[in-house]
Amino acid sequence: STLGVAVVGTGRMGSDHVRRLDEVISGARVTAVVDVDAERAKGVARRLQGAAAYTDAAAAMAAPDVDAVLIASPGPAHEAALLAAFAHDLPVLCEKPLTPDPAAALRVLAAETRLGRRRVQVGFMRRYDAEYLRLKALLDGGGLGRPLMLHCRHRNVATPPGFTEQMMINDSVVHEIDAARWLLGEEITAVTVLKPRPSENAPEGLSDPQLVLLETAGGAVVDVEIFVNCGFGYQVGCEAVGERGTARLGDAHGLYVTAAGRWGGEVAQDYVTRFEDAYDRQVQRWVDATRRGETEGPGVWDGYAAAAVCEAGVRAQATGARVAVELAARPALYGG
Ligand code: ISE
Repeated sequence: STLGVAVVGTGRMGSDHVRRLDEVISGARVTAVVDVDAERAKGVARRLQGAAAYTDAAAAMAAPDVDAVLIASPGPAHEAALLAAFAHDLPVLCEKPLTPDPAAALRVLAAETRLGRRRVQVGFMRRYDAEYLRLKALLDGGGLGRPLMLHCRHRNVATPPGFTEQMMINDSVVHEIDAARWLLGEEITAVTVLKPRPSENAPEGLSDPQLVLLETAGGAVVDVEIFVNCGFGYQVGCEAVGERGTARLGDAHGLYVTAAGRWGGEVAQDYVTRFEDAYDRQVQRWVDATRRGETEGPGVWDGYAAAAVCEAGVRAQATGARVAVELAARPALYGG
């Protein structure tokens, strides 16, 4: 039967997910739209057939036609929404970050552990991107030999108002943190942040770009250029260096054009476009698994581990020091 989904939060990602569930995804439909801004929720719900508008996530979850929850509210609102979903025994797709800090993530992990089964897929969409999937398969198949380093770059055109320096780690580099853990199959143990002279385009109070160095338990090293006001486009790239070869993704995304004596392509301008296919695959996989009564993909443990690395990263960013990551023991629910 069709999965009735409550979408919590109708900002950039929330409204894109509503459109996706409505137009792209099969087997699901939006039955509830939640936003703290009542008019906004009503405006989105009105464009859908049979969707009700709510200002309170828990009230939406109590509705009989809600079978699952997609949380796309700002990070600080995730914990309460996740715990409410658990209380209503509803499966969840939760946008990243799972929670803004590891303490909150641990509370969510404890609550899920009490349920005794996985309930949450975390929205680390890189894991559903075709290029990342191919790199993961190559590494897992041993095609590059043992991986030694990852060189990552993550560039945004500009930051929205209110974007803080900590958000460069918590909202942006968190993607590379998850991707590195996933690609290498290892936990990250330490973080160092270097700051070159800032770009003149960086807003007040934001030292942009930065170079983030991650060390893993097995001795691999990952460098991440994070440049959130680069001005020219949205670029995400990753080069894996192994003992027997290298592989690089993200260079030429989209169309390669030769015309009028020139060759070239275009640079995507935002993540909604660059990762459109990944978001589609992520949500479809969530809907399919949920309808089978299963949960797969990145889970609460991955959200927690990423938050723990981010916490160390924010400290490294503020102090200039190399900061070790403190990680709780992996629970049995996640193979510990
Ligand atoms: C944003 O929240 C995202 O998740 C994007 O993928 C990332 O590129 C951007 O830097 C973040 O602010």
